[in-house]
Amino acid sequence: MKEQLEKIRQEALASMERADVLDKLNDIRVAYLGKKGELTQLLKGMRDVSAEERPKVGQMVNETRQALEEALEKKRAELQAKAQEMQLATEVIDVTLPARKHSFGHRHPNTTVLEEVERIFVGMGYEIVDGPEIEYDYYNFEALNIPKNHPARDEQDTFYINDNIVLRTQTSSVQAHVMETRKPPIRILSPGRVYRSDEVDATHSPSFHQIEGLVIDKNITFADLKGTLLEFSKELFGPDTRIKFRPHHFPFTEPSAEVDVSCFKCGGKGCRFCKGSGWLEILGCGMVHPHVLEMSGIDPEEYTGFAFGVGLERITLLKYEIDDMRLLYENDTRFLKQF
Ligand code: 2NL
Repeated sequence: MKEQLEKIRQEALASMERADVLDKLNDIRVAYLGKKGELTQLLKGMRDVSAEERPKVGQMVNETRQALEEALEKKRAELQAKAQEMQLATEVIDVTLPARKHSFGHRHPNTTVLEEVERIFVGMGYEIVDGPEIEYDYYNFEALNIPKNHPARDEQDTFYINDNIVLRTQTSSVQAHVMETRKPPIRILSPGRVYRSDEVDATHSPSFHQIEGLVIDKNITFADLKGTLLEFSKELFGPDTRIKFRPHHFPFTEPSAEVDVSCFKCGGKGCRFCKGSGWLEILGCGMVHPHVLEMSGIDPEEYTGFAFGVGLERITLLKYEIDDMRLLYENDTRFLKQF
């Protein structure tokens, strides 16, 4: 019995010596002092010990148990101190390290240009209005004098939800709502996303943005339209900018025109940017068609108005000299953060 105890004690002490982490120490406690541990097993053997030897053996077992417990406690304190030291060493905070940089986002070039255009027109007393992207056929087409068989309604150009509902192809639909619900004077700008069933290429996308303007009041003339668009062009492209009106046709305006601005790169002399012409095409416009006013309940004998439409992406590409519209939509921040 005595030898067995001594052997257990030596083994236990030796394995404690080898233990290098707290977990292992706990395994040793279980192995020797636990319910099914070696020392406990030995105590169960006391049954075989004679009555007079029992107290003595019992004392020896207790001494061994106590010795092992003390040794365990000592080792535990040692290992814990070591672990804490390691933790302190590895978790040290170097307050002299340079701070990690925050990366700030910035506006998308489309947004920068949109805000600039809005600022210009708000400065001239316009109100910015929103409307639905999913629109009744009536407001997208009918109310704008685009009859049922007009090519602009062709399935090729328009995303139809059903016979009566489309994804708006122009933000004129927003203005048609305003004309129907308000009395002139009306002076609004309606920017927003529009949809056309186009193939993606450098200048086309099935979803892009349009900014339309509408002014209706008594005595509004083509001269007001010219003055407004000249002021807008000068603010957007620089004070020396000139504009040119070319006759055109839109179903919702009469007369209609397309407007070119003098090239802001060469001042109109002709360069590679304007393909030698000295002019850049930027928008379409005209005097609101009397029938359009009438359909919205505005008397064309009493009121006249002008309207215009600009492609936001077209202006953004021009202003930043970007040659492919797809670059605006790919969300490559390495590209976008240049602007
Ligand atoms: C373009 C240029 C344009 C309009 C939009 C408009 C709106 C109302 C009444 C009359 Cl409510 N006109 N908008 C006018 C002329 C041109 O957009 O290139 N469109 C295809």
